[in-house]
Amino acid sequence: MAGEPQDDCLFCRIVAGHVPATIVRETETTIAFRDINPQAPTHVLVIPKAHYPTVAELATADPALTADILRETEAVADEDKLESYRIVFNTGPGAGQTVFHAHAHVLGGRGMQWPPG
Ligand code: IU
Repeated sequence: MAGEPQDDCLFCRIVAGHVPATIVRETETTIAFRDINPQAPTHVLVIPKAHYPTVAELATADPALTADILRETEAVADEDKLESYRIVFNTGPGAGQTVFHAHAHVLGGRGMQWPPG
């Protein structure tokens, strides 16, 4: 069923506490943890505890949970005292999505280029 934990999903396993992660924030509906392969001084992933493969599916199924994710990206930026930061939702393999559990990358602490690679 939509939103249910998936045994073969790495981020569901982090939510369940079966895979270690450096958690920086947790709410009733979300967790935020440091990316294991950081691409910037701050690189935190904000994920819903519920399983949706992409942000598009999450937004369609649960707009309130999508708003929770965005609110938490701001909280992460505040905690790391970021004046400027980038929020990225890679969506689909061609865009670089490798983990199919919706997640926002919060990147900051260095200058950013546009367009991204
Ligand atoms: P992507 O947008 O699906 O490519 O992002 C997945 C991210 O998950 C990527 O930046 C990985 O470094 C990160 N990650 C992680 O933080 N912890 C893990 O155990 C694994 C991947 I595997």
